[in-house]
Amino acid sequence: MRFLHTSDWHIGRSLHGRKRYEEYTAFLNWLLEVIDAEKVDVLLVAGDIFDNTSPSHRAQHLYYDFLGRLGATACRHVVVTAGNHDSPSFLSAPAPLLRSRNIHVLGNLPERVEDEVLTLSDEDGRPELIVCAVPYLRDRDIRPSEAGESLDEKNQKLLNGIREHYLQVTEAALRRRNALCDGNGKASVPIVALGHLLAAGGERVEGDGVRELYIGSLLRVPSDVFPNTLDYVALGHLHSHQKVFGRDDRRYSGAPLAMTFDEAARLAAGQSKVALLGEFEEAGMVTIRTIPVPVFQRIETISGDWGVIAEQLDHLARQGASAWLRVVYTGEAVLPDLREQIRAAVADTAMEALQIGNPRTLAAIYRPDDEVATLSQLEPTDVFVRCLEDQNVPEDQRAALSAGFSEILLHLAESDDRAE
Ligand SMILES: [Mn+2]
Repeated sequence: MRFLHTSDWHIGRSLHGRKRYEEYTAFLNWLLEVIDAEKVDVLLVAGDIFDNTSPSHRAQHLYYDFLGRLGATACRHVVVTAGNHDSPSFLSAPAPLLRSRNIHVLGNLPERVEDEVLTLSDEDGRPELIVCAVPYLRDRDIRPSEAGESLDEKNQKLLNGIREHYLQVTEAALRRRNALCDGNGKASVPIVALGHLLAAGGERVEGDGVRELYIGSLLRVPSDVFPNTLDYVALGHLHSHQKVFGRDDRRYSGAPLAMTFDEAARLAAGQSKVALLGEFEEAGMVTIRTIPVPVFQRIETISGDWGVIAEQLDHLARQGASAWLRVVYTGEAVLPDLREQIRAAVADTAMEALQIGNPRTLAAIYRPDDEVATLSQLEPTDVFVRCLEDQNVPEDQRAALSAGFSEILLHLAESDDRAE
């Protein structure tokens, strides 16, 4: 049997205010083609389907249109789990209807761990895969909160909760498998688990658009959380494809689109976004092939003094490039009308200047030795730390203030989601 592992679609995402629906349409069309061409039996989507908790009507249309058109392919089963960006209840609401089309959606953590375990069958009705469809485990799902706990205590409890959950769900899957095989000597059915979390050793890169999971926490999940009996673990949350724990069968698929200008620059330098095609030859033996996702939108960064910028804009315009641009001015002279000049240069072209960085006008936040050229290259927490330093806030107060600030950011992100 063949499965396709993907995650972190973030449908509805913008790049500096520019909605990316055309790219999502192209991506989902491409995904259908791959599923068809590669004869994929099972599609696994490990969280962050949507970019926020109340997606726009257009984002929802793209998702349901895709699920509808999957019915015309050979793909028999779809498993979708919620990520930290998704609303569990929003994602789960149509689950009863979708189940009748073999589309299994787990937004909320079900009450019984058995309900997270899916047995998927081939065209003859023989079980071919068992899936532990574990959604993003929210703080409240796994950890009874108590006042006065230290950060370390909180993290330890979270980790214990996650570990315990994967242990239980794996045991439920094993019971399911034993009941299926019933000692008849048939090759046993492989078990796959999904997860939306930060694995130990998982690499974050600058500007990858990944939002922190738990307040003030850098909780990293170690390899032994996933029992060895799991034949494959399909992870979501990190946006670049990677193996974790030094194993071929524990992987992040990464997001299909570059989330930021920094990521787009890395793609231009030869990295690519992928979907992962897995195939079980015999139980326990999985081979994974990476399928590169095409770049559907040219996204470029141009930086230099005005001469360099003007020349590059001219060059791109003559190519007829429909690129989205980040322009970073690094010249010495102060150019108060930089924005207007760039707008004028792209006015009659297919290009759009989405972000214009002019460090000279933001001198207060930048340090002389900084590589940072635009405010958006800094995380809000970085700016906060710089403010603490500027105001000479005593060292012993900084941790608590930063934790409070992170909490406010998280609440703001959640209310933003509701507002969109
Ligand atoms: Mn994500």
